[in-house]
Formats: sequence, C-alpha cells, structure tokens
Amino acid sequence: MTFKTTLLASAIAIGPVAAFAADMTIGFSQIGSESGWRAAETTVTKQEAEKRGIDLKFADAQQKQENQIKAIRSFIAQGVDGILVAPVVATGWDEVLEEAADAEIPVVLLDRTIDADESLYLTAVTSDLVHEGRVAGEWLVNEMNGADCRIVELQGTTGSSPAIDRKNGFEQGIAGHGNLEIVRSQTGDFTRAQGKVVMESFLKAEGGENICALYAHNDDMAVGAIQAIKEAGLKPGEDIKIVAIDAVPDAHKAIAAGEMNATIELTPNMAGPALDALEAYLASGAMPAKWIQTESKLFTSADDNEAIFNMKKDLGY
Ligand code: GZL
Repeated sequence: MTFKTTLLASAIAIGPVAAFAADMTIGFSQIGSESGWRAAETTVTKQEAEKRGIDLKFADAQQKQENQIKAIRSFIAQGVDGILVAPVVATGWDEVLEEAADAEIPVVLLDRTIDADESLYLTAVTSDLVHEGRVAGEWLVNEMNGADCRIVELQGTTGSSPAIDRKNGFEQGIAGHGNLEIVRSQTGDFTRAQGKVVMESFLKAEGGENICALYAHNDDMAVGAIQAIKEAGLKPGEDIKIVAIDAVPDAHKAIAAGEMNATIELTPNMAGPALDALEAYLASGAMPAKWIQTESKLFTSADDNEAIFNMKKDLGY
C-alpha cells in the first residue's frame, strides 16, 4: 500500500470512527477524589469525552469498591457502549466484569490494574507502576551517594496496584545498597490528611533526627508529611529528603521552595488513549494492546519547577 493510499485509508478509518464517537455513551466508574491527581484525572476525562462528543455517565465511588461494582451494573443495565473503570483495589472484579462481557460491553481500565483474566477487559491504560517506584529508589541511591539513610515510606491505598507495585519497585531500586534501609512503612491512603497523620506517628516513633528520607507513593501524602515535618521543627527537603510520585503542581511548588526533592510524573490523561481504543474497537473491531503504557518522567530541583507549576495548574489540576 503506497503512503498516499495508507494516508487515505487512515483518513477514511478516522472519519467514521470520529463520527461513531458522537453517538457513544460511556460509563465511567471513578474511585473518588482522594488526591489532586485523581481530581485532575476526572476533569481531563470529562474534557476528553466532551472533545469527542461522547455522552459520559460519571459515577464517583467515594473510595468504595462496592460502589464501583454497583455503578458498573447500572451502566450495563443502561446499555452503555463502553465502560471506563479506575479500580480502587486489584481484586474482586471477576464477577461484575463477566456480567459486562456477557452484555458484550467492552471495559477499559484506567491508571490501575486488577488481578483478573485479561480477557475480562479490552485494555488497561496505566503507567509502569513498578518502574516509577524503581526510579524513586534509584534517585535516593544517587542522592545519598553511599551515606547511611533510614527511610520511612507512606504507602498508597492498601490492596491497590500502585501501592503494591510502587513498593516493590522502590525496593528493587535500593536493592544491593545496604546503606539504605526502610525502617517504617504504612499506608496513608493517598491522601494529604493521612499522609500528615502517619508522618507524625513516624516522627514520634523514630525521632525526627533519625529519619533521613521519606518515600511517598503519591505527592499528596508527601505534601501532608511536609506539614508534619515542619511542625516537628525540621526542614523538609533538607533534614528529611522527600521523593514521591504524580508530579502534581503542589509537588513542583514544594521542590521550587526546597521543601521536596523529587517527583515522578503520572499523566492525568489516561482517558484520551482509552477512548481512542474504545472508539476504534466499537467502530471496526480493532483490538488494542492489552496494556497502553503512559510515560513516567523524573523531576528534581534541577528542573524549572516554578514554570512547570504555573503551566500545570491550568491543565485540569
Ligand atoms: C496511580 C494512581 C494513584 C495516584 C494517586 O496510577 O492510581 O491514585 O498516584 C491516586 O494520586 O490516588
């Protein structure tokens, strides 16, 4: 097929797909609004659906899996064309996804994965969560340059794929460096409030002078922990090094202020690739890859975090 023909073919392919999207009704089962990143994902998903003329049925689960399962059953009953799910935890999805499959409604996972047969979903649009944790660990290895460092860890929501994978990845990143040791590790449930409370308990249990670094599975918990570190009379980013994940505007703001040291970017736009895959599948049966991977980029004080903060705060955040 010549380049021109290919171009024409792709133009023809895009034409009806775009037109098809205008008649699509998609159900979106969102976890909640536990973090700045989650809220941005919701905003961007609604924007992406609007851009495509898709009728998006939105359901906020308030962090509860049973609410997500109820929402998916409601979408099935409504006969939607497709379903987006950000699964709060990794297990317990088989039955409801079987029901969606029986109704021949394709399901796409956003930002988190599940322990279920991959035939139960069309594709998963996520970052490489293990890689994110490994990058965080490797950054701390380089930062400490052989010096001893007692680390405390704020884990994400218990049983969620980011909490499992980011923990494993970080441990891989620091493996073989005996000078780095995780001395406390507990869930802060991805929220600022819990991040602060748990960091206060770490400081009380260990003594602030005995904590060298904090690894938080997301920026919101790190921002909460920064408050606790300040209230303990210590300098976040100096007395206690801080590395986290998401790269939300407030993380760039904290790095610019010297109160945080590094963050790894997670795009809030998982819906763009997800809706494209759904459109192509529904219009022509095109099967996407089972995993559509989004990028992860490390930001440190070497970057212009003030400029990035100003740019990002208008991008759905
Ligand atoms: C990770 C995503 C996480 C974010 C948090 O893919 O599921 O959930 O890192 C959010 O901010 O709570």
